[in-house]
Amino acid sequence: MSSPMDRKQEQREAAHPVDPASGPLTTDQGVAVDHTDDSLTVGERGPTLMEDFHFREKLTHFDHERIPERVVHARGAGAYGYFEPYESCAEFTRAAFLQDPSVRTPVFVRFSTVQGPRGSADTVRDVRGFATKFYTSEGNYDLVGNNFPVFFIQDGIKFPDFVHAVKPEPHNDIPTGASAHDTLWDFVSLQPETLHAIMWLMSDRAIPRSYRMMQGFGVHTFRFVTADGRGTFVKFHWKPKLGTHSLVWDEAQECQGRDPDFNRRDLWDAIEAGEFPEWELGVQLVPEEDEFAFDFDLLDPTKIIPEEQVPVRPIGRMVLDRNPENFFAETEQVAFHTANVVPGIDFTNDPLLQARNFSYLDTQLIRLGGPNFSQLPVNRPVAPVRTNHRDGYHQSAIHRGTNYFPNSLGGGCPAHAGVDPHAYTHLAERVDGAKIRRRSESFKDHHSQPAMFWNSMAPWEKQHIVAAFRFELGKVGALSVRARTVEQLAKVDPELAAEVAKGIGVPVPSDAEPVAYKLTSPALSLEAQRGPGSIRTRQIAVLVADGVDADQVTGVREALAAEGAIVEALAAQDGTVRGADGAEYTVDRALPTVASVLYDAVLLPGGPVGTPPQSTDPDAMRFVRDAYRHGKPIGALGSGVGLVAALRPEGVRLSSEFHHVVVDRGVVTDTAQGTASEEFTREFVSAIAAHRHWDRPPTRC
Ligand code: HDD
Repeated sequence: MSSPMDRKQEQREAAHPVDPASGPLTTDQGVAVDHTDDSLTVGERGPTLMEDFHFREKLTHFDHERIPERVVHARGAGAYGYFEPYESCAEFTRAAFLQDPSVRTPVFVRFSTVQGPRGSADTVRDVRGFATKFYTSEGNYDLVGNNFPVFFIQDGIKFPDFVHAVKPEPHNDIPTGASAHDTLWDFVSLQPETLHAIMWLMSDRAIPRSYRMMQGFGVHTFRFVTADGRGTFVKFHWKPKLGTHSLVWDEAQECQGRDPDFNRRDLWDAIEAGEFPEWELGVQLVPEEDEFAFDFDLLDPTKIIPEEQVPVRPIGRMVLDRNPENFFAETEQVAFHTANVVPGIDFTNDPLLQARNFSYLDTQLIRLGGPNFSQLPVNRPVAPVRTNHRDGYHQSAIHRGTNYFPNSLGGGCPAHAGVDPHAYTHLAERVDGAKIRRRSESFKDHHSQPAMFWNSMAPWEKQHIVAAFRFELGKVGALSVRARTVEQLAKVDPELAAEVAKGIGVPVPSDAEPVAYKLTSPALSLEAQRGPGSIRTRQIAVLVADGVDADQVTGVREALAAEGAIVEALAAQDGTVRGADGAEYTVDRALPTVASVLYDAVLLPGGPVGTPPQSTDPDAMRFVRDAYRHGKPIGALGSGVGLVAALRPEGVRLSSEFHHVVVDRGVVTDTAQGTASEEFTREFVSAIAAHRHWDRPPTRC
């Protein structure tokens, strides 16, 4: 039998019967069209004729091109790839795709923002969706997660309330792709179960540098089930191979204008360049008998299990290696559903998960116009499908035989799988109790884990969180909402509440009793998630101008490219600049078309002794200033050091004629002329690998 990878490939090939080069343009009926540029009219200036079937078909089809966008997670980007386990997980689960390290399972992943519409910008402050469809040999498994491990509410019946609150305000549809408005914060201030996810939302996790550089979480506690019916609680984690990295808020906002497609372009370009993004799948496993061993409820999706308490065990890796061929057909029409599980993976009674198990199928019915969406190529399982479901909109299968069970006329087919080891059987969990509409007491601590999150942040992360609260609440018109939110924060941490209150003109609550929760979980800090320190695929700008030392530029470029970085030469104009030796040096992009926010680091090569060659260009000066403010690595050589010095950064040490390489808070300088030393290159690479340098003093210019 062919492998799941082969079968998905066969499906993809079969789904492309349209070869535009195989003949002339036709109608939907296959009639060749002689001319598609003018309507059929009476005479050259007369009325258009109803009988112009080509015109009517073309316009009608166009008028129907749109489907409803997703009610949440409307904006996204997707890619295909594969998953392979490191070793058999039979000890915990019988899921076929987690058994054999030699079997690759095809996947499709869609990343998304949540609040904004399809056309909104990528770098907004928001949760990112991280949804994975595994096309396993036992049917499709969807792990529909986010880049936060916790959710805003505990019970799915609150989902419409939460989403209404965060979406643009109903009277004027403002703001787009933003949570800084009254209705969200009104809801937050009245619904403290939101606080833990809100802490994540105010942190830099909500502005990822790249989809390739963010963690993913299944959020809920799920269950693994073994072949002999034994259950284990499980939480899923995706860890990016490139480490987890974020933008800073000022930069994220500028990116929204400079490149609204910043994250989707990054994913697309990396895959096209053969730099395939990779994540490790890890699991936290809790034996059923330990269900009540924690000071929170495992069924509560606003809580994490600290990694220090239950370590994340790596079980496999996922690689994304192919971009979709058609955005609408694949990324837009992909339909995820939390209830798409395979044997060996089961649910828990988490009330948020239970609600999701209803909502996702329901939403696909309206979004994709009927019940046959699993026949779309991106949704089709590689496992054989034999059902008695029939008809409906967009039915593309031609079913043969009977359509009911039991039957004798169809030979009893399709028959029950019975004791087939690949059949799905639900874990026989015993449940019994009275029908009630009441939140469990075990779900009622809303402040301890937000406090743990806060306690675990590095000082720079705390500063960013305070600034984010001030930004968001500062845009809230109702002072009562601002004050009530600060009262909630005071129960998390008095210092946090006081810092936020100061910036938004509301009193610091004096009578709040913060939770006495001093636990930390170091793994929550981005400091702990930086990854292996590689600079692969990092975008480095080299600012060149007439008079630049071209050999110096070429030398550093080659060294950075050898480490996998993408280096671009930027100048005031496209074309070429004339190097100090008189030779032409090719420019990749003109500075007015780009900005520092689109790059990870900047290199300032020198020219002849004296004035830096780039110093007459205001775009170049702005580029360096922004890179400095955003904590980005800056490398400067020879007279290029003068460009950094012109900012007069307070107290940052720069190379002078007495020193060669000087490294200070991500600013790497060397006044020496000519080819860059190995030491300079090494220090610059390590500054880039550290991603950002937060402890920089301000500049005086
Ligand atoms: Fe949801 C989409 C993730 C709670 C109802 N959700 C959606 C997507 C992701 C998530 C990644 C986009 C999938 C794609 O790319 O097509 N949602 C989550 C996570 C949650 C969560 C991690 C909490 C742990 N969602 C949640 C609840 C409900 C929904 C509680 C309803 C009760 N979600 C939906 C939806 C969407 C959706 C309305 C919109 C589009 C879609 O399903 O396909 O059904």
